[in-house]
Amino acid sequence: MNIQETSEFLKQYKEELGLSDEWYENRMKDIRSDSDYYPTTEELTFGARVAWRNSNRCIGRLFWKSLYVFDERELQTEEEIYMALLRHINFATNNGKIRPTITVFKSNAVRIWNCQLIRYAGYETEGGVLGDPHSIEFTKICQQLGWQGEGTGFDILPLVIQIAENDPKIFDIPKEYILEVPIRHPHYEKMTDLNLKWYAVPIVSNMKLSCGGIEFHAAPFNGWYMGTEIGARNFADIDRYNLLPKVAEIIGLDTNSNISLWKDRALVELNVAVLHSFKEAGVSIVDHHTAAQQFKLFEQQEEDNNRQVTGNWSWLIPPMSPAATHIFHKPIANIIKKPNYFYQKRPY
Ligand code: HEM
Ligand code: NRG
Repeated sequence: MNIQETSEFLKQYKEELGLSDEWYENRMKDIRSDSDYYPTTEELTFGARVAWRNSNRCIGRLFWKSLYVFDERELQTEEEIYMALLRHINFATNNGKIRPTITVFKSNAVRIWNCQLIRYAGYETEGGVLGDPHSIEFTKICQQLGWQGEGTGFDILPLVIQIAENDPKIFDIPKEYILEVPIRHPHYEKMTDLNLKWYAVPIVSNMKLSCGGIEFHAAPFNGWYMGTEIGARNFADIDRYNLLPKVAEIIGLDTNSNISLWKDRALVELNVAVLHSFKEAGVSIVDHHTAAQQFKLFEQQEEDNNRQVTGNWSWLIPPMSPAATHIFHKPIANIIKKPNYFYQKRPY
């Protein structure tokens, strides 16, 4: 714990909630006398929301006040943590009407080895990679822990939970907890031949929440997807599912010449398919134009509250048609404020 950061955090909490100076002095006195800071659930909730507001790489920050916070700091065993993760998945998924949610576990005690709670396995085979190449290393770890996938391109990885220095424990996520969306194009019916799907909820589980001078190493959070994350990166990157050549073939593009812009045209149709499929399935998703408009509202809202908007331009611009959004045309200061979410050393 870092008392300087605790004091700054509680001052901010006091200011933003309109509490008295006396409240702040008393709170700090208690913390100094136990030489420990254990945030109340209200303080933790505020901190997790402000951490989202301060996430410079996130275009989705307009909704920061609506983050739902589960305070699960009292849980002691891997089994209890597993159950809390299932509750998170179920609550956040909400049959497709996704709720931005975070679950906070005990500080300095819990690690979740998965990078996202729901993620597809990746296997190296003689014929190339099967599944998500991003998961190859973690998939091997799961196999060493005794897990065996079915061997499809979309095997859901198990949860790997570690308490303190104990050996990690591994748990399967029951199928009924995982909402997935089959991908189809509104006009190119042959797109279904690719048998694509993606999971509904991105639940980032490898970042730490830094709040009030305390670090929470296990604090998985989610919102909903922006379509390009799936259609322009997960499906399109050469070192991910690498689908642009296949999509181009299906829609009959000339892949021999760059000037046909076949990659760009394949990208657009793939992204149309992702957005269309999520909408049809009733699963929350946002296109990058709407997300940029929402980010503009966030910027206005922050300005109205006399707070500087910080951001990481290279992450905020969407990977498709970036210059068609206002974000591209505007500088933004990449100043890091706390509370915030940070990368941390991998536990494996
Ligand atoms: C990054 C959108 C909710 C925190 C991102 C990115 C997008 C995005 C497009 C860039 C991801 C990438 O390029 O890989 C959204 C949308 C949300 C949402 C549409 C819907 C509500 C949230 C929530 C939190 C959050 C609830 C935390 C409470 C972050 C952080 C990053 C990020 C920390 C950076 C991740 C990294 O560095 O890898 N978001 N987000 N976002 N978002 Fe959000
Ligand atoms: N690009 C990653 C997910 C990163 C976080 N994106 C969000 N976060 N939308 C991917 O799986 O494609 N969120 O909390 O909603």
